[in-house]
Amino acid sequence: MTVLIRKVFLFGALLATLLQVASITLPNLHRRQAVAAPSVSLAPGATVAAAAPAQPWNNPGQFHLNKKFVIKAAPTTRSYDWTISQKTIAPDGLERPMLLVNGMFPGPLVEANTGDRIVVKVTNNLMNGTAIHWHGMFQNGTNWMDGSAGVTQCPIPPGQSFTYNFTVPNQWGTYWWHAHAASQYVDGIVGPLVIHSPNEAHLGHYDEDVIVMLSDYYHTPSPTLVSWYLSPASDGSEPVPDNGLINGRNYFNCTLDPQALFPTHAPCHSNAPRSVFDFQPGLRYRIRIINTGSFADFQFSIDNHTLSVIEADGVDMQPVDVHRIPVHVGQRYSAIVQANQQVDNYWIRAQMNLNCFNEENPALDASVKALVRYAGAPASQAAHSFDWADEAWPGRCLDLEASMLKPYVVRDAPPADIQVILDMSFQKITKKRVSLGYVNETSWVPLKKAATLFQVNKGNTKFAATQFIVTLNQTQTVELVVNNYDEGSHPFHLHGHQVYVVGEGKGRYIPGESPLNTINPLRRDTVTLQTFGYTVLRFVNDNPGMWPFHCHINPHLDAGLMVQFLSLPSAVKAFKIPAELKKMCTA
Ligand SMILES: [Cu+2]
Repeated sequence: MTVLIRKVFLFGALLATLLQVASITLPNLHRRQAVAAPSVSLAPGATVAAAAPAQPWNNPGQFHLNKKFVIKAAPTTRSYDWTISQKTIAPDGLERPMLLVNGMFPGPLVEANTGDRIVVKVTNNLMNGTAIHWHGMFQNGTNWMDGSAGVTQCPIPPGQSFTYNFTVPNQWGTYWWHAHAASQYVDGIVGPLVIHSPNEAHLGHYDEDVIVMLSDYYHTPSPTLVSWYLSPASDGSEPVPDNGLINGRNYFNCTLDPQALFPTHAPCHSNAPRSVFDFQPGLRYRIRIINTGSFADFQFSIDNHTLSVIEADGVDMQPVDVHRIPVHVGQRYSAIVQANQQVDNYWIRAQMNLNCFNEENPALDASVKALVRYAGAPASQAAHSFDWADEAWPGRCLDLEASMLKPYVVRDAPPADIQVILDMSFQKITKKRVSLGYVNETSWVPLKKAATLFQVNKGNTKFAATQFIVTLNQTQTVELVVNNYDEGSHPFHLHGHQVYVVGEGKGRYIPGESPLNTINPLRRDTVTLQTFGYTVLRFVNDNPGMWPFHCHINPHLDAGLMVQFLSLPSAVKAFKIPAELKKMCTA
């Protein structure tokens, strides 16, 4: 974002024009189409609540992990067979075309143990190429399985398949997978990824294991939104969501402002069901919260129930009790919740932080809700519970204070061997006067029919001007000083690593003056850069590959807010990358 004005979100006529340039086809926009029930089974581990009406796109709303999954099993291969296709569905009651995996929204769960091999055959039945990224997986020695289009692979061409195949030898916790090609994940190609381990710090401290995916949601397919955002008309203001979803469900008021339904005039079914999570009194629930959205920062809470945070982005934490957890795009938290209240229904709240938006959308109810239903409570779609009294938002978009989150396995940040300074900004310096994201001087544009990893592997280190590559030649500790010269906050995700968060503050980082904490600092893989502030991160450069470091706000990535780390180039040159992967660049 670049401007500090608030104006009503209004771009109907423009959308109609832009629809013609949208890169996914929208054949179902102007006519009603029956949604056929796909012939696929539920995600392994998902259970359907008796009370929750099934949706034809196979979304049970609540998502309990299967307790029969054996965490101490011998290492094995977990195989999945996915087909991605476009389908018109109505997650909140309003029909729109979406991109689905095996006909499901949200997509299927990937579940494995530390030490397992994960094999996912992806068949692309879309009109455009796609690639699947395994958010948070280290991909140590398999960088080419990271699934970043233009970086570690060329997209899987329409009508073709590619099989991702990697191991997870040394990590566990809550992750997710999503398309990492164009803006496809915003249109539905997302799902949870959970890695178990007998070494997890808090195993045995909970009885049930539940996934709660939060996401903002648009009634307009993402190519149209992106075209508008990357035009002078947006003036750098991101499209404001029309709704939000919890595990792919929410209610939408079909009688609301007709502007909200523009330009689709699509059928809208009132009273779409919210997600309902069944609680048994006395049990302890591990709630795995994942922000799978594209723009909005959520404040997550459950009325009357304290959240004991035990994990952030795959790192076990010393438990800390809070009422609300801010969860920015790409981030994950686990919290233990005790079912210790009276038998009743209680609101689960995912409150979008409107302070992070430049504009308003009159159709948006920023208080996204689901329900906790104790056994014996009435089967209502509403609760009478009240929000916590303490303030929901401190104004800006910030993570939980890093000092609150202390990793369970104590590790001090190693001293920095080298320092890399990155300046993030949005600027209107192109001829078209479009606001683009810059890391130092470069605004990223994905390569077409090429991947920077393949280039290095071939021995070619002359990169296109749109590729900002920081080469890290040695196994050593890198200190990343990131200055944010933008009024927006940016959840930055580093592929293939967890980073130590050693410093954060307002203004620019001043060496020697800005305080750092290297004593067991927070470690995670997605860190929010605050408005006009700095963040200092450290990571050990021991994982060869080409690793994106990018803002996970989808429009910001589309605007170019990405840098790539080329880690250990001599090892990358020696990679034996499967020929079928390289072949996709010529398709
Ligand atoms: Cu951003």
